[in-house]
Amino acid sequence: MIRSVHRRLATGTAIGIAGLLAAAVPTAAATAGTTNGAGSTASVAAVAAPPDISVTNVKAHLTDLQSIATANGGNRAHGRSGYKASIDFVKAKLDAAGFTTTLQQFTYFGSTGYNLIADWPGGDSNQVLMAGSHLDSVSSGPGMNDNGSGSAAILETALAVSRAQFTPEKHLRFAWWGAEELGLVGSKYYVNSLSSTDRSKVKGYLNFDMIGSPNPGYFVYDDDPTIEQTFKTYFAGIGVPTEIETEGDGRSDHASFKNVGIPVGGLFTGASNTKSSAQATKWGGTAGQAFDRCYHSSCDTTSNISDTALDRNSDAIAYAIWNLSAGTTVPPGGDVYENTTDVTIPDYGSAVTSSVAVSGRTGNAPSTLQVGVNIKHTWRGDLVIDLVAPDGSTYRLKNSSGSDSADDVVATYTVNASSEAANGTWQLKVQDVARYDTGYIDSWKLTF
Ligand code: DTR
Ligand code: ZN
Ligand code: ZN
Repeated sequence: MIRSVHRRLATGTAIGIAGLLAAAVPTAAATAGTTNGAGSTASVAAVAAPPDISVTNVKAHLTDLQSIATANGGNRAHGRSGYKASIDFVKAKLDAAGFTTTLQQFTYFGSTGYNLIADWPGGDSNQVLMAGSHLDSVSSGPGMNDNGSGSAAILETALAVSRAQFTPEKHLRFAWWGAEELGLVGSKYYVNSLSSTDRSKVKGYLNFDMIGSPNPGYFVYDDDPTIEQTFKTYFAGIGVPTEIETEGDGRSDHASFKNVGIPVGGLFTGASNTKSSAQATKWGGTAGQAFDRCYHSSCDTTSNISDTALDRNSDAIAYAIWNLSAGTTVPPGGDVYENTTDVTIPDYGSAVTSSVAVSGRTGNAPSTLQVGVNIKHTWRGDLVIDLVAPDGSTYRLKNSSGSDSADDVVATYTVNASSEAANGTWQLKVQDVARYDTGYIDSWKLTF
């Protein structure tokens, strides 16, 4: 049964954090990408091409932070001169790049701590996307991987935003936290300092703590599904498998935001846990050895970095910021076409479809067509999901992923459907490409 829901009565309604894919390429042709168990591959494209983040530039920031540590007793810890010098270094670069910076002071264990908040002017102040890293090290070393890597990567991404004069719909805010090593002190102080109104404006927080480990794994936080899928889509696009981050629930600054209900996500390359044989086969590196043997040690220097991991994660950060800061506000009068009929998805079987009829519109669909999907299904990694336009063009929304064991797909995807006539029958096409898990399409909708 095809149902269409009439013109949305409310004026523009901000949907939570944007769905991941923006402009899926309208082709069934397989191109470079990830291959799942069923051998299907897919291609995806970002909503607006994020810039390549130069790992040379990121490493130059790390070299500067290393020099700061060397000149300040060998560390950049809370309450030490090396931390304040680090904050001043990052702030100066952001001020020069046109950011509005704020140094937020707090006291912990009798020492003054600092958070650096950098707002990129513009965007909807009621929809803030944040990216953050802790800038402090432990007192036993310079903290290049932990967490110069995250700090330098988001610094370079912020500078890339400035160079591009990027103008996303959401407002971008970057943050460098103090005293994370003492218990997420700086980020907790920041979140607690926000009014409930200002907290509600933060639509997502992306955390980057240890993203250059010398024996790296590629871990994606398993928190907000849209943010998680955004990172997974990036890594699938470069053919790098990922795993769900399991070492740190609550062990970094994203916990401060998650604890007050803000959607969070992030990336991690591993700390003191040991890389397994299966992981070494998947990612390279050394099985039976810690992801970072210098975790919290004096040897966490600039030579304790995997350039490949740092490069990949820096580019993933830019991909996520460019994609998740795209518009998700339904324009005033946005029209919703929805089908709420349940459709069973056969286990390891042929694809099923659910349709909506669009009529009475003029011209083509928008470049930011919102596709809201609600699928109940155990082990959602079994599922491949496509949008099929009235003329049969296929837009990949979600690839299968053998490691994604979480349940259900509840997400909003943004598709560039501007080459498609708006009127006609649109279909959601879903296939279960692996055995033993079952489910159904609960509902889906198009918002023009
Ligand atoms: N708490 C971080 C290191 C850390 C350990 N597990 C995770 C998981 C996710 C992010 C970070 C971490 C620190 O020592 O700074
Ligand atoms: Zn640490
Ligand atoms: Zn850390």
